[in-house]
Amino acid sequence: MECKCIGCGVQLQFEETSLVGYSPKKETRYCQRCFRLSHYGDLSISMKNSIDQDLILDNVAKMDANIIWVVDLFDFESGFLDSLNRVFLGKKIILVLTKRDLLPDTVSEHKIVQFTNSRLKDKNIKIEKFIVTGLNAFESSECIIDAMNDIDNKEFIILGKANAGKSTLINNIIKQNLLTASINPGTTLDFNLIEFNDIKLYDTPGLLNNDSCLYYIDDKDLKTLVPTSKVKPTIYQIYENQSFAIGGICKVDLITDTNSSIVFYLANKVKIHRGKYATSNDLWEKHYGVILAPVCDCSFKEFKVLKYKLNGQKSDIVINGLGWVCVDNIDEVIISVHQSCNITLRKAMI
Ligand SMILES: Nc1nc2c(ncn2[C@@H]2O[C@H](COP(=O)(O)OP(=O)(O)OP(=O)(O)O)[C@@H](O)[C@H]2O)c(=O)[nH]1
Ligand SMILES: [Mg+2]
Repeated sequence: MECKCIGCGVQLQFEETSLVGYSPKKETRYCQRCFRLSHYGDLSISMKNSIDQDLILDNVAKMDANIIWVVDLFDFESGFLDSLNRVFLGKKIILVLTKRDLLPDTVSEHKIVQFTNSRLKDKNIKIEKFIVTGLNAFESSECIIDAMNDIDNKEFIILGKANAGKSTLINNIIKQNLLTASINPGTTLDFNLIEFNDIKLYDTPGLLNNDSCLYYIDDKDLKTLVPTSKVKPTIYQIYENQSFAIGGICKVDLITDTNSSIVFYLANKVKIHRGKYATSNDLWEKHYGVILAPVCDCSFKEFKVLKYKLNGQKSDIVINGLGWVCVDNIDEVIISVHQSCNITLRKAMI
């Protein structure tokens, strides 16, 4: 008989303690990794780099099911897929935007709807519906159930980038804490069928997020960099060239000679350091990994350097996985960051 862990979908096994799926008890419904993650927040085996994304997408293509594409609102640029219709050709798609509770109060529901609609329109993405949700969002779960009931085919694959909140979303829909959810990318390990009324929901492993800076940090630093409570914006006024360090993850240099501002939207535990632009590289080399921490898995010298000419236009610079900075009245912004971390320049969200 096939015996899978209810929490993460992995095949259970009772021999190899160091491999996924291990459980010391044959009568169990959860693997040891899920048990420890749920009860102690302890990640015994990291699977951040081990999920086979192509295999997931191949399986999805073969299934006659609709897609619920899940995007973390705080990390929108990482999770929003411009090619959604091409990747899931012929499938009906419901878009669910999670973690609304993490965004500052200044981001109204109306702004989120406007922002998402304009992105869908710009990229000509066709979906059935999009729904905004957050933790304990009873109403939005009901909206998702209604949206699923509006589609004839009652099979739905819940897909999205690692850590987008897929398993939490299913737990909210079924109103039970059945699936394992955790701050660690790569929590769900295999397709995991949950039957709810006449609807079939498949939880899936998160797709690779290797353009996010979180992919390149040590797992122990996730607690600092990933927001778990409402993000409080941090504002600085600037009158001359300045340099800011976001921990040791990202260097933000601002070129200006007028009254300007920068607002950081990051997890509240992230440390921001402010200094003079002229001496900033020397300081980074000296303090990288010490005062400027946490860091990615490379040296400061290996960072890529990106320059954005803004000519004073209010803009967001999004650092995938970390959050974003909103700059106003700045001539030029120079971003230094891990080679593989994606940076997006967008019209200010707020
Ligand atoms: N504040 C907040 N946190 C959320 C929300 N949804 C999920 N989370 C948290 O985000 C983290 C990831 O949630 P999961 O449900 O495990 O995400 P996932 O997409 O299933 O992740 P993988 O299985 O690794 O792909 C957990 O710490 C959740 O508690 C939300 O709406 N608001
Ligand atoms: Mg999951």
